[in-house]
Amino acid sequence: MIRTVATTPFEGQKPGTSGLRKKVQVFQQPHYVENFVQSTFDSLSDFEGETLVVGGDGRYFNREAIQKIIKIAAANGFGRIMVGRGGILSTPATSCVIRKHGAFGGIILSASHNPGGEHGDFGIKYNIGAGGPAPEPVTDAIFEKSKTIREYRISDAPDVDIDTLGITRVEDTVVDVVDPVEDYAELMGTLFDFDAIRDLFASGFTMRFDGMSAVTGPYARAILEETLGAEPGTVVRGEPLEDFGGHHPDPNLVYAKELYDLLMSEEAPDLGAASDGDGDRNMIIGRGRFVTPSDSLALIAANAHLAPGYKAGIKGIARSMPTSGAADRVAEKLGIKSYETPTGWKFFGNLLDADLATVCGEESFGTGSNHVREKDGLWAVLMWLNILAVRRQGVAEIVAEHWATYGRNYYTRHDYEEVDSTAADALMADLRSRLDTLPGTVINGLTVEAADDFAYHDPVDGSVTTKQGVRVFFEGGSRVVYRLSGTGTAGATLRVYIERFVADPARHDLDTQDTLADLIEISRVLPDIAGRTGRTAPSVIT
Ligand code: G16
Repeated sequence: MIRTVATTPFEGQKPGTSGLRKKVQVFQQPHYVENFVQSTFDSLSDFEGETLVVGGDGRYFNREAIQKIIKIAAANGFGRIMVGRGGILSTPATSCVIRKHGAFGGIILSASHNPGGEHGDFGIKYNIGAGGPAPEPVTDAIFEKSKTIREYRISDAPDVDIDTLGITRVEDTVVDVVDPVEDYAELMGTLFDFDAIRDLFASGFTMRFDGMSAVTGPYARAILEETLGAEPGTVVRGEPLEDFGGHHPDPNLVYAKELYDLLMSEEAPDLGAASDGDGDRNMIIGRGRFVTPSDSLALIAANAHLAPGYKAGIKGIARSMPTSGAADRVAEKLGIKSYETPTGWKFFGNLLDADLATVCGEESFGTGSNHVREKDGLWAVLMWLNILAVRRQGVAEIVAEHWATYGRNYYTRHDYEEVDSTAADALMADLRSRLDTLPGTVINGLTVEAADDFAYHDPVDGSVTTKQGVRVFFEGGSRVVYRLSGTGTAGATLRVYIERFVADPARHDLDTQDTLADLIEISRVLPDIAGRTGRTAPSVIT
């Protein structure tokens, strides 16, 4: 039976950079999930009888949330609900399933790279029929509905067995429990030269893939080990756990340090890679060489034609504003356009749909292409494997050749996590108020050339998104960018992005932090980070 339940609005159900992310306890409050899901459906129309895809990264509360969503979606008239077995569907796999099956949309349960478990984070994100994260007008509409919601509709049917493949019914709605890997693996097989990668592994190429006890493990095992012949044991921490084994499922130099250390050691395999909580991020490390996400995007763009799915070449490259300019140099050489968007994968959707960009990437360990509408961790790893299989050179060699051709963008991100929100807002406001007076100022010997607050003019739908981060440009092509994270759940996270371009190949093998030391110092004194936040050093450096 379908029940209509009276409710009252919760404050703060505003989707951030990537959906609604809060502590698990917040989502566990009675009616909290129900309100947000009903608000989502209330902001959509014409989905009667349509298909909804539902899955998550397996974190704590995933299963409970999925049962609620199935019952609310059935009560709201969806015709079919596709659920990943065990409630598992990586973010890129969800995008793939939505697109392949012509679904109306999908709901992804994840807080991505944020920690899981009972005291960790949880998240809900709505994706549209094109397969990508809902654009701002949709998320704004959801937020508006959440402020006035008075009731939600829910079926009182018993829980669905989501661990067995096959079809059941809730009210008039078909619930189809699907293999979470199958469609995704099939798509990867159409994009990459699996035979060449099989030959690479057969020739003794070694790899470690760290699943970080998150969602990608089953995908990586099926594709790398079972399909491509990587040695069993190549995938470590391959079981999705509700608390990610107590780790932070964020593939970067801090949280995947063990992998980094291995790749820098005598025992290093040829390639190290890791993915995050929901499988959309990736980290690539060659033996003795870490590849920054910004460089990885540029390298992938420059070599994509080596993979069958991209052999006709790429149409354009898109990167988020804080991502280094390395990819722009590739675009210039290829004679294609490069686009600079605000942080948030949702901003790539229009460019991909309009076929203006083929490859996209972000400094936050995200890379992807027009094959789905999310960034895709395993896709990036397979792209690298394809490139390595064709070029038969090591990662370090390929990177060095790339820098020799295009120059090197030294790049680092300094995060000040969980700082006081009021102090962080005041810091940004102060920077914004000084934009006009900064140009011409000399700080620690470097002259500010220009400063602005990034605004994006979407070339497809004409929409304008303002206040996306303060950029300070220095003479000689260096840059410092400031913005506040839109994905944190406690206090504010100030992100500071620091970049310097070096053309001279003789200076391509220097230490990043050393090479950027003067800019790093400036990045701290310019907005008086210590005075305003009490922090004398960042909490995370990547
Ligand atoms: C999300 C977004 C990305 C963004 C990242 C960091 O990734 O999809 O586009 O770059 O957050 O955002 P922020 O700097 O605002 O914290 P994910 O992997 O968390 O879904």
